[in-house]
Order: sequence, then structure tokens, then C-alpha cells
Amino acid sequence: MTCLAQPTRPYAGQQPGTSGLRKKVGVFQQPGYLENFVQALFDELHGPGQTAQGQTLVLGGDGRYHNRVAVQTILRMAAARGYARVLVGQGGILSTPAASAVIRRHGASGGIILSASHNPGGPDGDFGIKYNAANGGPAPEKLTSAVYQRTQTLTAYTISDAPEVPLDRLGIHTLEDTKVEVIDPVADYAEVMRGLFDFEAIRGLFARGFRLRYDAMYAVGAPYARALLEGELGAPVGTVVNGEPLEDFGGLHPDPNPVNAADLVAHLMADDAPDMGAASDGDADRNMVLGRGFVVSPSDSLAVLAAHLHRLPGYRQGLAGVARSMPTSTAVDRVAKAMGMPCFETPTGWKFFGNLLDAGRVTLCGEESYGTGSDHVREKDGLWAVLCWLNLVAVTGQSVEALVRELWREHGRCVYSRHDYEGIPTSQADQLMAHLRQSLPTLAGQTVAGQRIAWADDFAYTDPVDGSRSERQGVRVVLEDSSRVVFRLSGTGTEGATLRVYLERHEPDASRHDLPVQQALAPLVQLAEAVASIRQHTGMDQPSVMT
Ligand code: VG1
Ligand code: CO
Repeated sequence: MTCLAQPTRPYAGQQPGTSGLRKKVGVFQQPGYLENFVQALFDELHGPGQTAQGQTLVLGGDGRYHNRVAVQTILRMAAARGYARVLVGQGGILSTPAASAVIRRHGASGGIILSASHNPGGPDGDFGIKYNAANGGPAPEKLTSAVYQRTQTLTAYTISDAPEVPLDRLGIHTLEDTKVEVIDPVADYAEVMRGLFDFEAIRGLFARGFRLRYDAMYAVGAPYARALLEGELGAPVGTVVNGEPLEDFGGLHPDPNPVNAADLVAHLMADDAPDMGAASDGDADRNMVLGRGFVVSPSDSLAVLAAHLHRLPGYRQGLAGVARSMPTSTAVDRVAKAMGMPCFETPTGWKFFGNLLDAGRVTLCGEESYGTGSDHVREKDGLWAVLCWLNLVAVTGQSVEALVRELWREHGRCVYSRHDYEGIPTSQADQLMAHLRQSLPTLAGQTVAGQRIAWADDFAYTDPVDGSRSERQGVRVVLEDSSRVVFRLSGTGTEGATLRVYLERHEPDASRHDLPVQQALAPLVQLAEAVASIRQHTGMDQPSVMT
């Protein structure tokens, strides 16, 4: 075995987005593309030419197409870099929350997660890579920008010519001076879950005939859900459906929302519906939760957890505080206020929660995009959220729907929807945002589409822990009754641009809580069109997805 310096040339566009670097598989298959990014990362972490002596790296991915090839490449580069140890999930598999758990439990200096998360997979689909730091959380923007800068000047990367590591069996191998340990991808994660929840109570729920349908969407959540729900908690075999992780997710879009998980929704709306439905995404960090005949919005899910989490063993001491991404509805703010807890508003993306969690200022975080998590790891965590709900149903004796209706009764309902306009030519999307930003100073005080705008701005965030500043995080247009429309462009897509329009209206009147969401939000949709000229800029009459 020897380590070789391979000459390379920079690739354009290796700029990580909301959550890592995501590109089409074909882009990642170009010679040196992945290697360049990893070299740049290692150079930033350890210093150019410096080794990672004594350090442990965690490595795994969501098992999508190209995962195994990428794992072998990174193993040889980590060996060349002099890592003492690499912990790699069996088969190259680690869900995103499991990778976070492994980093934390084994004192690793960081981990590389191979995933494009909710993006489609397969040879024509997407691939992705991201780095998580020693706290188990996504690297902050400071590091990802530095890595990007370095990718632009690289001339060589270093790699060992060691043979492939057999990934399918647990065991220890030696590559150069690096110990590569193939670990059980579920064990550490399962241990963390056992410490947080009342497994006895959840077992009792299933023993009494409670029915759950968990749609793993042919993704990496499957082995975790099967081991815990069917294996340990006694849910009947068959509770986890679409439970074989596939390299192309069965050709489906592993993004759990009512559009992509329509089959699950149909099951929960049927006459013989199970008591609860759930789904997780490609890398198992997102969750969708449904009750019998009832869809739970992610923002409401976060608020319900904020109200009740202290009933669960891992959270008995209460919550230090909560945080939500800016576009997420203000339902959780209302709960936090009533309970006297601090509530933070951060930009979109889990990396912004890390400092608050590390500093012990928040215990629970969430995003409107089906992401919820706590301080048990530094990622959002799909199965964790499902276990929270199961445990809550078990200890309160209330149904999923009853828990959400209680939230609405006490705090009013934050009627909420996100409208996505996908596949817009980038220049047109940029123009829409530029026009909107230009109009900001004049929006306040105007009456648009019959509604009076109280204020409007472009969200900027100063991290209360390290003072770092993130600007241009989304345009907010807020009405006098606190209804709002938020506009931002997606940072996870790989084709053209996606405009996300987030709509929220608070409805205190319980007699109006069952109005269809899109109907209740229709005036805000008109406002959005009036201030942003969405039709004109995108050429689209309708959003491509509404969640
Ligand atoms: C989307 C979501 C965001 C989430 C991110 C990563 O980002 O809106 O809330 O954190 O995906 O989730 P964007 O920039 O496309 O809006 V995952 O499960 O794809 O890692
Ligand atoms: Co994900």
C-alpha cells in the first residue's frame, strides 16, 4: 500500500448549500470530483499537508446509488490523511441522525455523511456529501465556505492505493496506518433512543392493538424502524412498509409530504385506517406524522412536542428553550410563551441550531419541512419524532388528532402551507427575488390585495452564541394581524431553482379550525402574487407542490 498525490484541477460550483454539496450522480462520477471536495475538506480541517493523527472519522450514507463507490474512495483518502480510526456503517450505511449519534458516542472529530436526503436517487438522480463536526452537527457556514474556496485552487489530492474494504461484514481492517471499523449502523442510535423514551409504555400500546403504518420510502430509515418498532417495541411485522432500502428508492421521491407519500395518506384516510401513520425521508432525518383521518402539519407537530415533551423520560427536567427556522409557523412560539420558555428564530437549515443546542439554550428544534429534533443528537431525526408521538399517545391516552386539536384550542390554529415552484430557470428566480428585495422599503403601510402590510424585511440572523451573521435568508411580508408570507429560494436542489412561498395565518376562532387550509389561505396567496408577480417571473400558474 502506498499513498499517492494525484494531480487534479478545480471543478466549478462545489459550494455546499442548505445541507451539504448536492449534485447529479453524473457530476459526482467525474474523475476527481468527490476527491477534490474531500481533499479541500481535509485541508481545511487539518491544514494543508497536515495529518489527522489520532483522530476518528465517522463515515456512512443513505445507501443511494454511488454510495459504495464514494465510501471506498473516502476510506482511501482518510487513510492517506493519517486518521487513526474510521468508523464506517455496515454496507456503507448510516442514517443522518445515526451518524450524528455515532460521532458523539465515539468521540470522533467529525463525520462525512453521503446523502442528498429527500432528493431522488438512482443513476439519474442526486448524490450529496456533507461534513459534521465533533458535536455531531452540520459544519457551520464558516467551514463550508472555506472548503469551497479551497476547491477552487486545488492542484492535487492524496489517496492510498489500498484494496477495497469489505463493507458487508462487521470487522476491523487496516488501511495504511488507519484502523477501519465496520460497525452496526443501528446499535448506537438504538441505545440513544432507549435512554429517551419509555419503551415499556410504547410496547404496551402496541400490545393493546395500536396500529402504526410507517412508510420508510425504500430509504435508509427502514433498518432503524424495523429494528426498533418491529424488533424491540413489539409492533407487528408489516408495520414498516416500503421497508427495503433501495439505491433508487424504488424510483420514488423519498420526501415525506402529502404529495410524495400520497399512498400513506390514503391509508390513513381509509375506513379501516391505522391509529397513526408516519414516514421518513431518504436519509431518515425528516418525519411526517398522521393520525387516523388526520394530517399533522410539521409546524403543529413541533408545537405539540414543545407542550408535552417533559412527560417523556429523557426530558423530565423540562425544556431549556425551543428554536424554529424562520419560515416555520409561530405555533411553537405561542406554546413557548405560555410555558415561559425562550424561543429562537433561525435561518433555514439544521446547521443554525447547533450552537444553541451546544450552549444548552434550547432542547427542541424544528423546521416546517418535516424536520424535528432535540439535543440528543445534532441533526433532525425522523424516527425520534415518531417515537415521541408514540410515547405521548401512550402516556396521555390521547389520539394524535386529539393532541393537535388541544393545541389549536389553547393557542388558536396557525393555518399554514408551503407552495413550491420547482424547476424555474435560475436567472428568472433570481430576478423575482431581486425585484421583491427592491420593493421592500416601500411595502410597509401599503394595502395589497385588500390587506394592509405592517412590515416587510429580508431576514438576517446573528447567532446569539458566536455572533456570526447570516444575511438574505428570506423575504418576510407581515400583515397587521401577524399573518405572513415568506419567500426564499431552495438551497438543496440540483436543477434550476425552486421558489418556496410560505403562508401562515393565525385563526383563534375554533369554529373555523376545520376550514380547508388552501381556502383559508387564499387571500395570502393573492397577496403573494401581488407583491412578487410569481406568474410573470416563473411562467407558472400554480405551484408544483403544496404542503
Ligand atoms: C430544505 C428545507 C430545509 C431543510 C433542508 C435539508 O432546504 O427547506 O428546512 O433543512 O431542506 O433537509 P431548502 O434550502 O431546499 O429549502 V434534508 O432532509 O434535504 O437534509
Ligand atoms: Co433528509
